[in-house]
Amino acid sequence: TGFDLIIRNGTVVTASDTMLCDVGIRNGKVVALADKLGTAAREIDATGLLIMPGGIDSHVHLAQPTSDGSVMADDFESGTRSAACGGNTTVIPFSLQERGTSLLKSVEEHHQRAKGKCYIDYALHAIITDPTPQALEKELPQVVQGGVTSVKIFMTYQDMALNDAEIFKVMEATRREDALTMVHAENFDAIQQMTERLERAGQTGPRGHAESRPIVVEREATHRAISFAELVDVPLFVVHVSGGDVIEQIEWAKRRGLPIYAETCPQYLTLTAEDLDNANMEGSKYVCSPPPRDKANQKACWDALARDVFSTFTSDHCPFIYGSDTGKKKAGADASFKYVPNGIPGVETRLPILFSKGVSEGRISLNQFVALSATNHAKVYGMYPQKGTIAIGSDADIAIWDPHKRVTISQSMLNHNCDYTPYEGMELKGYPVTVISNGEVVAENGRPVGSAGKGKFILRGKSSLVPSRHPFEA
Ligand code: DUC
Ligand code: ZN
Ligand code: ZN
Ligand code: ZN
Repeated sequence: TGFDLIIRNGTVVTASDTMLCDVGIRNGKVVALADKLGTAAREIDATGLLIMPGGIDSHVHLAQPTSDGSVMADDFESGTRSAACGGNTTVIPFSLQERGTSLLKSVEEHHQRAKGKCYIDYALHAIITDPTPQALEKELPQVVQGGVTSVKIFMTYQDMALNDAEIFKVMEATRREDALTMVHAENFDAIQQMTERLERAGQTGPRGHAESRPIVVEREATHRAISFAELVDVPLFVVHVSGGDVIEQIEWAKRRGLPIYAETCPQYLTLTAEDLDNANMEGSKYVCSPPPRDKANQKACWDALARDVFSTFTSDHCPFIYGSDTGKKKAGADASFKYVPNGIPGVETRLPILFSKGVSEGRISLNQFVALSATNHAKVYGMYPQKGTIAIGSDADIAIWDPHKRVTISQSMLNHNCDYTPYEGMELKGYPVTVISNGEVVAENGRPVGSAGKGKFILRGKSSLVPSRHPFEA
């Protein structure tokens, strides 16, 4: 009756509780939580350390195809390796349906890109860019049946933006299939007009990216998406919220009793538009959408995290290599900002940044950290309690943290395939020291242990945000 692994003498932290006890693991599951457990094949002494659910990063982009000649720096192997080293045990990347192609096939192709390459478990979201009757009526039910129970839509980008009618139709379909709708809320036409104006003024450096999409662009689209969700009667998840005016929209909706939820990301807590403000292309290292705003908006995001306005905290890891002609400088070293691929790396630094700036500096509690880093992701995306907590019967996905460990972020310590980090030089207090996926150590002191391939696909159920309806209410 021994265990495969016992983690001894640590402080177990969940979204609701903090307790001193041992954790007993057998066959990849947590099977005992008690004082002084018996014997195990392997033991880890966690004296003075925190034992938390492994992080779930429910917004990452790995090996996602693009339509502009750029190439994402991380595939499923390097992306999950980097994730594991940063304290994560599950990621949810996006499969992308490109216009004119099959939704179902796009999901199947992304499965193939992931298969056998992952260090940790993964699930998938589906991006819909071509909401044909075939996609919504024939394929979406199969996609959902296959455990891909969330759909992201875009309100911007040339090859991705849906018009209002299409947004409405996707919401009707997700309502029918009990899937969760996620939205990238920025007004495409407004961005285009602003971009043309900046080009006429010769302001085409990376800073122009932020100037072309000020927060009103995001606020308007967020309000519109909320309004459609209200009309169609579906819950809505607003991704990568960047600042106060958008948070106001989310809280306005919540006050009205609407099922509107949102996430924010490290870049909106720590970067500003000034980081894009470089005469040379260095500023392109911070080009992501929505763009980082200013100090006041950083504070608005922190305050909203502290009062539980955001359900989750994600990286939006979307890496492009700076020194590559398929990366940030793909259109040349002085090309207009509009040719710079949008996205920054961050899957490995997400949790250390939230822990250090959030918990260590007293902005959020340890239990909030667990909710924002893991538990709420599992609930929102239909994986709870298999994932997202430490409880009897849950997968043994655990990150052991040293809350006192001091680390200065540098590109040289990271395990992604990107060639820079936007957080270079940031000083942190608190870092994951041992990361366990399904009962096996996958990372230690920021380095991978073992090899890729054991991570498996998680077939997700219905989101906790999607209501159960009586048949007569359909
Ligand atoms: N939206 C994302 O969610 N990720 C990267 C780029 C983008 O626009
Ligand atoms: Zn987006
Ligand atoms: Zn994203
Ligand atoms: Zn009812």
